[in-house]
Amino acid sequence: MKEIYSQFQLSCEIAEVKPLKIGHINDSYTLWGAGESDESYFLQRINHNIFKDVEGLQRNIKIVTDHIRAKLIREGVENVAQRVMQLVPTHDGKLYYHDKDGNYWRVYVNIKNTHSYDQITPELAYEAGVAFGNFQMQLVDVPKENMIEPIPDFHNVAFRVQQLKDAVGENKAGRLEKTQWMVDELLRRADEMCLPQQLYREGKMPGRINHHDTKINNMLFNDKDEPCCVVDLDTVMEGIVLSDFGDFMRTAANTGAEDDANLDNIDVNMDIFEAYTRGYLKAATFLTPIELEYLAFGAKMLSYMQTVRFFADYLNGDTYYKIQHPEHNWQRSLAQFRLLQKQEEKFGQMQAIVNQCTNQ
Ligand code: GN1
Ligand code: MG
Repeated sequence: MKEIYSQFQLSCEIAEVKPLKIGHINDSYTLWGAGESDESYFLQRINHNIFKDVEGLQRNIKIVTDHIRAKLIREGVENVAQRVMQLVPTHDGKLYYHDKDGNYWRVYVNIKNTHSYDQITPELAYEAGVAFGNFQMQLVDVPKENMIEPIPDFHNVAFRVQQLKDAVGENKAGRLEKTQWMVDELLRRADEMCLPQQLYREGKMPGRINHHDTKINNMLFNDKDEPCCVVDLDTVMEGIVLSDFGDFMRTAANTGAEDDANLDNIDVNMDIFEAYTRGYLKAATFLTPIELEYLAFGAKMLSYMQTVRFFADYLNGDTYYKIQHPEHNWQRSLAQFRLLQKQEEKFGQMQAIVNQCTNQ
């Protein structure tokens, strides 16, 4: 590890490297400063099978963080270091290190005196809604010319459906027979689920810079328990606002876990749905009528797309997501599909909440 982190412009010696168990994609470590130093850093091995253009990925993150930082400074906000992530360059000024084994590494400054949450409450959901709304707001005018799609077609539902069809066609892991019913359930919803993206491609739904992974644990809170910084910026790219709204609802407004083995635990948590919507709509004042019209649909769309993604990975033999046991992707698919069914049942209520909060 020393060989790796010593490539970066760190301001202290490192005493300890601690692996962190977070995320399904990259490998993460904390680098703790030695002696009196209270510096620490966040080291990640970037999964370059997934992020194929690491140069472009890192440039995206730099553009976005520089843009937010400049805005905060202009606005005279205090404690800017706590409010936006800071990449640490290598000694030769690059934003990543490519090692001799072909791995790609990057380092961020660890943001001090912050914590994150894995469990949600309505109070937190409200705060998170305001904060993710502000995040989109901060990026409404980011210069997009040099930004890429770090994962092409990342939240393009039609593309994900095509990947599922390909996985079904190839049946690489021989898992199709017992899961055919899931294929049928998903494909019969495909046209409906692809509609908002079609509106986007036709220029009827605006493109926005989204986070594309709006989980509660991708937000840091300060000592006063106020949200201060959005983290995990790998998938920041253009998309439709339904994505970020829907992904929060998919992950937080679920009474069960994303991979819950007990499907009876899964339902829509309407208190969380309401609180997040209220916070988000308070902050995201840039939304147009068509975005508001489809916002609640975003929750269904994201649960649908995540079911499709987990399930296609299962059919392909688990090549994308890290798994903890052989049937993990199937368990995840079942849990996400159950959530989708619950959201379908409660869609009228979800839509009513969005309407109410729009007129608040
Ligand atoms: C992945 O690893 P994590 O939690 O950051 C995935 C998201 C999925 C999520 C499923 C780059 O995110 O899109 O929604 O797993 N990220 C990528 O929980 O594929
Ligand atoms: Mg992520």
